[in-house]
Amino acid sequence: MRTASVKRKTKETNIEVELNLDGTGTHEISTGIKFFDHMLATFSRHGSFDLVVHATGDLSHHVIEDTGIVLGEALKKAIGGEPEEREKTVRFGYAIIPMDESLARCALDIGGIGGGRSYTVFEVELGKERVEDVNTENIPHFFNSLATHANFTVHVYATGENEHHKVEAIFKALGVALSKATRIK
Ligand SMILES: [Mn+2]
Repeated sequence: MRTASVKRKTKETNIEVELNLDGTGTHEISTGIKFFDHMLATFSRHGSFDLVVHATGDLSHHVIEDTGIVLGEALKKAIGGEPEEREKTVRFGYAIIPMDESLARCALDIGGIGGGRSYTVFEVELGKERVEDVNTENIPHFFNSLATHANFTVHVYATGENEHHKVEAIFKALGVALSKATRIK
């Protein structure tokens, strides 16, 4: 079973993540941030990953950033951090996901020499300061934290009018792309 359980406690946040890469998309998520919960559930469902996330913290910025770190570490652990373990996976994954007028694209490289490379390209114009109860500047920050700690290269692009749709399509695309990239050859 390709699973991982990671706990991280700092002065700012207390986060617990359980992940099963070969799951069915069941999830139990509580971060205290409703839209972020919705996005993590979307990621789990469309990636068919079983995911438990319990997060608390002082500020929503810290909770989102640190959840990215812990989920990144859990992904790294579940896939295996060693180059030979990553070489067992398909390695590349991509998805183009529409949500009404919005369209998101996500491309991933989870492998490569040295067990993966960390790089984030997030080219999404988010016109509003907030999507529901999330500051939009925390969304690229989450992707960067995740990519850095999972040793992934992540490219995200999206267009659209409705910010909720745009961000939701991005998280769906991340789930679908990652379910492809992590598949065993
Ligand atoms: Mn929604």
